[in-house]
Amino acid sequence: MMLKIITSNPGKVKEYRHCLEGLGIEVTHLRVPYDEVQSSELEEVVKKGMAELKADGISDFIIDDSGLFIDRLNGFPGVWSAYVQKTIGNEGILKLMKDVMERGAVFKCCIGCSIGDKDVIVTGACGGVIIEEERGTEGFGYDPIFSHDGKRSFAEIPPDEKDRISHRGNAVELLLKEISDIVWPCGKP
Ligand code: ITT
Repeated sequence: MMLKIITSNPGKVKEYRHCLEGLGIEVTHLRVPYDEVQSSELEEVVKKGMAELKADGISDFIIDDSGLFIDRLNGFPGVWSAYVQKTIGNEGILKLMKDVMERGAVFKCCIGCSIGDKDVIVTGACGGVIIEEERGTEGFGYDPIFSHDGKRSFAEIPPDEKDRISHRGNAVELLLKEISDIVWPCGKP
């Protein structure tokens, strides 16, 4: 079984490879741009993206729209996470959170998967806090400033652990439940 991961983000590709290849699902990376509509919902962005890619004749693919939703900032950067990461970055977020006591945040990952004639949309989440400074070298994006346990940032935990607990890891688990009959017609190995 082969799935195309359609994204411009190499960090996502690495994580999908890590999660799926051990299960016998081959992952290939495609950089096909699709329109990421302006919406306040990750699911809406994914739904429209999937429709566009399918209309272009692409099959057996995954797209992923993710975001960091910070409680004290009313969910910002949320669906604007990619733009905010490219502009003000982690440093800018830490400035916005300077001297803020309430530091709760949720990472969300919405996966859209079109496989055979089945379309699946699932969302995984992982709660945690925004730490005071950037820490760690693993991962990508907001990982150095987000901690699920209040101790280590996502950039300080090994990839295996991130896969087990993260928004993307949770979404992949939900996805595999939905598509297991297609991926493993004779039962999961
Ligand atoms: P696509 O081409 O797949 O859309 P993107 O980087 O634009 O790639 P998103 O629109 O999903 O991705 O934007 C989410 C932002 O959040 C982006 O800056 C990512 O680097 C960041 N992000 C997503 N998942 C993350 C994770 O697991 N850890 C840290 N940052 C993450």
